Amino acid sequence: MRDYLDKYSGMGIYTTGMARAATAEVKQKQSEGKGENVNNLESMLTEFNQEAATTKRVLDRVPANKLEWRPHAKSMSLGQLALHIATMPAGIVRITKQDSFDVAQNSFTQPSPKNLEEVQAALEQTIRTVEPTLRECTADTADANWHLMAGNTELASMPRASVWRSLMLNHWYHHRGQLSVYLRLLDVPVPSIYGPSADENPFA
Ligand code: NI
Repeated sequence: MRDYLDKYSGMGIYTTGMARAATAEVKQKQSEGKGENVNNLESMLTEFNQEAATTKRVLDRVPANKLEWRPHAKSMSLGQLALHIATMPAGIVRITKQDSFDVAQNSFTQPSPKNLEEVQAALEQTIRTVEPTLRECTADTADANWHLMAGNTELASMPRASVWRSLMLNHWYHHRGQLSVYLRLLDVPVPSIYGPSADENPFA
């Protein structure tokens, strides 16, 4: 699996080193008797780095001349979807720096990238934003409840670590799967994501 990640991502060694550094910090926090969400953060960081490599592999397949394409009038364009995937985890980290987020104060209009380079640069920036946030997070911060508001109405309240699991990681995978369908519809070879695709078999 390690070889496979290295081969396909070129980021395997980098992410392994990061995960190791994170493990040492988590052990320190555990020895200080901090909460169980710190444990979750360790595996979450490892997962984030591995999934970032996979996400890069999928985004690298986006054809630069099809950014305006969309499969349905109600769908995001390919460029919007790619940029959403490239930026969203950093956006979630940004809004969880506060204790709450008010949906009424924000528009959810997804911008379009000017070109593919903007998407790729955004993913790199996202990795640089999320990785240290998870690594440096204290147990108190991970355990503290974060509130999703609509004006004065609370829509949801959950520990920050749970927000990162659902609104950041699960949300990321949801859109990456969506993007793989866009690639298929555009007749672009779909890369391996969790195993063989119809076009690639990393185990062959
Ligand atoms: Ni989304």
